[in-house]
Amino acid sequence: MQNLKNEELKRWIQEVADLTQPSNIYICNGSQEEYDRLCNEMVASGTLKKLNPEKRPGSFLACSDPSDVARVEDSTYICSVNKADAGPNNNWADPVEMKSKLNHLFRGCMRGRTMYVIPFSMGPIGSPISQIGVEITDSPYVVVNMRIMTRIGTKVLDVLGNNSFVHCLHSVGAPLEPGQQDAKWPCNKTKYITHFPETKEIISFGSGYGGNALLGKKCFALRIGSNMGKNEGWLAEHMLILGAESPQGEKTYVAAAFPSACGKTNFAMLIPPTTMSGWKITTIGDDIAWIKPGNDGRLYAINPEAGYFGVAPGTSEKTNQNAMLTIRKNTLFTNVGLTEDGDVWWEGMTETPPAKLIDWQGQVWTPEIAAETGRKAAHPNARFTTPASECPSIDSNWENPEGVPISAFIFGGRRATTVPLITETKDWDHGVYWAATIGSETTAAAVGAVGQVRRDPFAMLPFCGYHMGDYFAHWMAMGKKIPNAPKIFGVNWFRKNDEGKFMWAGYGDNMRVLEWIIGRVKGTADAVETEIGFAPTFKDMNWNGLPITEEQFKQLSKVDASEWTVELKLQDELIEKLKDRLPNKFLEIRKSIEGRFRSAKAALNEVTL
Ligand code: SAT
Ligand code: MN
Repeated sequence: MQNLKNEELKRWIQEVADLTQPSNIYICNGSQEEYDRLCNEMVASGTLKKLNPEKRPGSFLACSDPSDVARVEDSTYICSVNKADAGPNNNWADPVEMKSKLNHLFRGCMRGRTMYVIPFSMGPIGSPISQIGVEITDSPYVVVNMRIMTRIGTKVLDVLGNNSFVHCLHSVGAPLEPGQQDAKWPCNKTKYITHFPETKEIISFGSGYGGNALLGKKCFALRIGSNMGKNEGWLAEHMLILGAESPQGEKTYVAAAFPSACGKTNFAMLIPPTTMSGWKITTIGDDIAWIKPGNDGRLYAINPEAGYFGVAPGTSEKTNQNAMLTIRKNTLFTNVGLTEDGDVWWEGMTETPPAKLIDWQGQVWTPEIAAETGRKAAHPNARFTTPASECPSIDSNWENPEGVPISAFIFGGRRATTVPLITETKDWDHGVYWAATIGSETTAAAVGAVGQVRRDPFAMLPFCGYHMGDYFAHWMAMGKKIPNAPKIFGVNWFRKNDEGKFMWAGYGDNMRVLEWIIGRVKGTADAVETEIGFAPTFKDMNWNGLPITEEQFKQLSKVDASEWTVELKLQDELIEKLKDRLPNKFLEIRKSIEGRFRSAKAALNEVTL
């Protein structure tokens, strides 16, 4: 405390300590020694299990309370001064009322615990696109995860100097009475994840899990970040960033948005099929992009994070070899199965499951028990936290403070019907319309029903920290400001046939879609016009090594007028909700798409007559 130079930080630490009454205050320096010590302490307290160092060196397993496994959107609030600014896409609470409620909850909430102070940088330290925050937390699990996911410690305080920073306050909400035995995963039934955009503060109570507790991620980098971006002329997006190097050695960077748990990490680390010789994918980020206009009229992006918090189930040598190599060591696993030889396992990791393991809820699990009861070895939203620097496909520019130039944006959802494999939108504004109206079937990344289609504009529905209508307008305005705006594409890897089977193999084969996208950016690939944009015909794609028929591709690419009539109707729900702040241009685009379907129908009728 004594050697802290930042006056605002000193005052804030004292204020929080007075309120929460921790037994110790500890300022994190970010060292390896500190990380190791905290992990060992958590092994001793039962929060972490050390994995077999011969199988998984430097790695640990944490299993959460079964009630604390995903983001809690119902308890997530934007506390802007004006309710209308939060928009219908957010829960809103009055900042003064919420602060007083939180004050009550935080009073004495760290009793019996250490209060950790984590200075962190979102983005390479000192980059003009980076931002600094400080998280105060009573969870050592949060500290060690933050050390992987962000850059933390003394070096951050050095660049911060006496400047202001984003205040991130977190408590698991489980004070300990003297002599009381701690829970392995302390948390509280009452949960609040609150954001104060005007004062750039985040206050989170009651959960120790992922985006609820690692406040640099969704809370800062997206919800507060999107507000900063709107005010300062940049974009904070739920996007992966990858580099695609052509056989000729030319690198193109693209950013792509998909809702949580739709394969962003897999796409970011894609390994092209060997039959597409010469293509290579490199990874900048797998979840979040901060994007600013550069002096050359292009958009430049950084990954504000330093690690991956990836979905474990389904990750395997086949689906994501680079991720499997990244998590070989120095990785924290949460809510996966523990094998008898001290390693981890989850559904989809290997074809043959281990004969016996301890599941994420601490119970004996065998394939027979699973077949009988449906019980999973790993929770569907189980995660790994792993350093980006360990990723074999990491891009040489991933820590470049200037960011990398973006040539294309890709937007996708998880849709069993209606949406074709690949569409190029007509121009920036039409691209904004496309991204704004994407729908997706819900996944296990958030608490709630799985598999229902909900509109998820820009994959930002749970993460946009202000009115979605203003957000669309901000995107449209940004397009006008950049002379070399990226092209905008829509994709859907998840279309199913009449038998309910996925029609597209996905994973490495998504390189075929990327190659066409890059061809369009460079002006070398052909397309035909459809009612909803431009699309490749069979001959415009590279099918080397993939036994797909023209008929199958037609099914994947079909733009079915009756399906789209329903789709456009469904989009009305979003338009209706946001109409008081939707840009006019938005409604014009909607009308012109309807018009195109009408004239296509009229033309068809003429032919039939
Ligand atoms: O929000 S989390 O960080 O828990 C993960 C996600 O939903 O992408
Ligand atoms: Mn995400």
